[in-house]
Amino acid sequence: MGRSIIHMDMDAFYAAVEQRDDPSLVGKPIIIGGVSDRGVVCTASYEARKYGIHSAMSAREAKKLCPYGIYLPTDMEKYKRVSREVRSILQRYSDRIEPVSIDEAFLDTTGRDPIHIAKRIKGDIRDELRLTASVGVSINKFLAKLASDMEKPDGLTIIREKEAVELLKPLPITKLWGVGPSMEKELNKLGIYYIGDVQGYDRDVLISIFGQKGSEIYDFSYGIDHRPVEERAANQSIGEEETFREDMGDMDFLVERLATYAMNLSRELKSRGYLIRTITVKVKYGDFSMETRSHTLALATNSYEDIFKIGRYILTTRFEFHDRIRLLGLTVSNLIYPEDPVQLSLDI
Ligand code: TTP
Ligand code: MG
Repeated sequence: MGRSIIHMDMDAFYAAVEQRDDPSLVGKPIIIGGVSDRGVVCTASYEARKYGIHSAMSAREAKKLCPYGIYLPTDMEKYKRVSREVRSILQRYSDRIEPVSIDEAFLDTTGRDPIHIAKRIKGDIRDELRLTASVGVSINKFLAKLASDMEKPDGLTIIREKEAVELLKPLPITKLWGVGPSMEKELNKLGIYYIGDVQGYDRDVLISIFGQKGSEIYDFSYGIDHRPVEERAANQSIGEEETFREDMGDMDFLVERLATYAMNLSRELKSRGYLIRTITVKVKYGDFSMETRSHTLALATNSYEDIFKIGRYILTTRFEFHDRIRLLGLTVSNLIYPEDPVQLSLDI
């Protein structure tokens, strides 16, 4: 049986939250994150977008386009709280939820009425949080995400399997998952500008040029996407731990084990397309007492060297070692997508 997948994305998220909490901002061009001249715009209300303002634009440029806009600083604690409230609404409708960013998630609703569920989700978000979300319903993640973006704000868009191929044809190739500016250029060189051009292209040639990615975009161009909705909490962590057959006191051995965990975690992060910022080492002693120590990096990483070196640093410098060690664990958390602009602009 075919799947049904929902993608929901909040509208002008940070700006909408600020407008909700201060009615004097409603209907006005609100720009979040461009307070200092060296700052970057996180998002803008739809009123401000009419001036051409968009996420990731420099504050300087935004102020030229919209000098009388209202520029507000970010209040991340508040947006995270609202994000959790949104998530708890989603959890009423599916236990298979994949949060993608602070304001976006996929739900697998296979076997149920996804349009009804989509309406309920939008209704709950409106009634309980006084915010709007745009929701896409389709047969897979790629099409559901495409759908949620089609009638923003406050949209509810359905892409049915039989209409997908025609609907995709005239869209620019940047709508295909994974086609960023550099791949766009490469595809342009082949005369490929629209998704329809990908459909008409020789799949094997795409694969010979782009490898795995070539076959992916070919499938996407026909609306085919088998990726599952991967349940996870947004602040999920990935970890490895091991209880030793006998309690260990040899630091070289422990460091060596840590290297193995770091290798596995790095591989896992790369295959899932994540970067991490926080590394945690857990130690359980022979007497069963436990200690954990963490370190958060300024820049996100997925490299084995980073994870191992930080892990080793934590292990060798930050523990009491009042007993031999029974269990050792290494966890990475603070997961983000590398191309996730939320994190990027926060770091600036
Ligand atoms: P988006 O969902 O991309 O944007 P949005 O919700 O503001 O607007 P839309 O209606 O088009 O969905 O991102 C969600 C939030 O993440 C956004 O409100 C602010 C933040 N963000 C950044 O901080 N920097 C960025 O570059 C982007 C794209 C988003
Ligand atoms: Mg959004």
